[in-house]
Amino acid sequence: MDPSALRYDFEHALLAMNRDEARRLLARVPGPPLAAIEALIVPSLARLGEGWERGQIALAQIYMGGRICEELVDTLLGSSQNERYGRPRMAIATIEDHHQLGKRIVSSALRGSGFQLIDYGVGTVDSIAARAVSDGIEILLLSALMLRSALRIRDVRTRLADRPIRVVVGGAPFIFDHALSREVGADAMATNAFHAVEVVRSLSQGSLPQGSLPQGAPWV
Ligand code: B12
Repeated sequence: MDPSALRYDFEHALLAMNRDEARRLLARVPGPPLAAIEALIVPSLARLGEGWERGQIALAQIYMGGRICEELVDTLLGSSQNERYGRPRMAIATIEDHHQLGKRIVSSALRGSGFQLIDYGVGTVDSIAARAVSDGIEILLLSALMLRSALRIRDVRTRLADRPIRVVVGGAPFIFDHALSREVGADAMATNAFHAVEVVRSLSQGSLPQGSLPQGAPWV
């Protein structure tokens, strides 16, 4: 089936809140589950977001579309029962941002690649920074879908001062504006779950793949 036709049908299944149809269409995407999620769920929700911005789609439809996608992601990637620390010690969080899908997908992709991490859920600048320090975190992953929560990452960075904690960021605001990750003092940014695994793998080996390092990052 033509990918754009599949995406068109999937978006309409979400808008019609037709779970079964959405599941059936997602199952038609060839390749591993994460590829299906990146190919269908991520771009479809972004397009729903644009429709909302244009006033053509209601927040309630976005909410239900998000819920259906969460269920599909849980079905495909399994729920994150066995949260524990591994090497490097990693945690992921959002700062007062209830957009959880991106964080959920990145966490599963990292676990699926053999990494372990703890999901701090939705926190504040202070709670996330304090917990990262007390837990001895080496890589802190921060997801943001709203610009205001993306900008708060700078405050987390300040709270972490010169502790050896790498901050890796991601989410729509960093995709729209590639300079933003440097502005908030991130050590690295990744545009999707596959890229996130690459960045974490390289960071834990002391290097970074092309394009994931904000220009002029201090620690080079
Ligand atoms: C679904 C959705 C919701 C759902 C969330 C459901 C859920 N369970 O997550 C609900 C209905 C709850 C919601 C609420 C709101 N939303 Co909303 N939402 C969206 C929407 C349509 C899709 C977001 C999404 O889930 N995308 C799919 C995921 C998988 O993609 P992703 O997060 O980008 O993740 C990928 C990558 O970015 C990357 N990634 C993500 N995180 C990370 C982290 C790291 C470390 C790494 C390496 C990579 C990475 O990998 C992921 C996989 O590829 C966006 C539109 C958009 N363009 O994004 C608006 C959007 C984000 N929402 C917006 C707003 C304003 C709100 C509300 C304030 C609306 C309101 N008035 O109530 C509330 C805020 C609630 C809160 N306090 O958080 C605005 C934000 C504007 C801005 N610039 O700040 C957007 C952009 C819509 C718009 N166009 O205006 N929303």
